[in-house]
Amino acid sequence: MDAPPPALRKIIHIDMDAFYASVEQRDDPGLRGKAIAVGGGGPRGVVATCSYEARKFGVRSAMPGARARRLCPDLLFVKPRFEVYRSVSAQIRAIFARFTDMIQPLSLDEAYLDVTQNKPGIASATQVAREIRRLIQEETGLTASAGVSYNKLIAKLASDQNKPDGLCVVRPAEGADFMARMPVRRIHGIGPVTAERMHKLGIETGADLRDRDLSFLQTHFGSSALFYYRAARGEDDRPVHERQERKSVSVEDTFFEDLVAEEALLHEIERIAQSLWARIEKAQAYGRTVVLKVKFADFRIITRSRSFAAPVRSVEQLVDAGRALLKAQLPLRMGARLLGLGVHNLEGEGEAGESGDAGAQLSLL
Ligand code: DCP
Ligand code: MG
Repeated sequence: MDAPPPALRKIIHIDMDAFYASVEQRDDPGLRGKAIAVGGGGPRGVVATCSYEARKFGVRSAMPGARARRLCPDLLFVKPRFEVYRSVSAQIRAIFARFTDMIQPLSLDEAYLDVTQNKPGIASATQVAREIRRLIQEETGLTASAGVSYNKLIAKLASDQNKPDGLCVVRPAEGADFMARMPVRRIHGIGPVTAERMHKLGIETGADLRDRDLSFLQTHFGSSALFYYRAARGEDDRPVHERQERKSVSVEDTFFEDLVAEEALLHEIERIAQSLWARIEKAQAYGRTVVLKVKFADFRIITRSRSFAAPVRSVEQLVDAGRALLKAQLPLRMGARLLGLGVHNLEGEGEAGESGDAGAQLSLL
């Protein structure tokens, strides 16, 4: 006899609207109703996010500040206040926890919740989502959008559907059609590189993806093929992972040829430190221990670390620490095939990430 079908789950994805920008507008009435960008003020700055007023001009996250200013000459640049964003994040997570312990944060402002069983015993997940949105508004003064569905894939896409301050419910019978209309580049788990490869193969939407059989997808996308195949059909059985504390952040690089020259080694460690710094800032995960990893030509690995009294707060300090750790090993006894740098002993909390297809060089030590 066949096993009974697994019970349908009820998943909510919550995502705050224009998060950093909304917090800034909440705390400074002079910014309300205006086009503002958080970050990006300096000559090489990048916009972290912007208000919906600024989005009308085409300003977007990750856009160079200079470009944003050209699109929207009246744009006001505001410095980020990460402590405040972190405390709002803690507030919304506390609200989620009144409903379920199955919470998977993706960043400070978004999370998946499994509310199949929920603490107040509310039968309708849509009702739970309404209640959560209402409490967020009441307790933080900010708006959030929610997607409600039977899996993470669709719930995440749904939360984006009626932004800002929106709710979107996709029922099991509607999932396949919802996915068919979806541009593949919007699917969480299909990064820009994969989306471009799909574009070259004539795959723009879920429907196009669904027209290709599994072996075609395996030929072009290897081990990710099954995820795409199922996604195109509205199927995704990934569980909501409960929160895991991040223990470290690191970046490492394997070289095409083993490196021995001191100058080249120091140059590489500097490059790795820069890229690690970008990762640290994105995750807002600052640590006070810097760890160097060297893998030699014979595959033996050494790690060396240095701890500071307080978390490393600047890219200069990180670069210096990385260089000093490496210098103490020079000259190397044989060529290095890999160098890595990480920070441990993180302060506060970071996010447990779900790796996308662009994260190949990033790993947890
Ligand atoms: N963020 C960032 N750099 C990016 C993207 C985002 O620093 N490239 C930060 C700023 C955002 C926050 O993360 O406020 C949340 O990211 P979202 O993608 O959820 O964007 P917003 O919440 O700002 O806007 P939306 O209403 O589209 O969710
Ligand atoms: Mg958001």
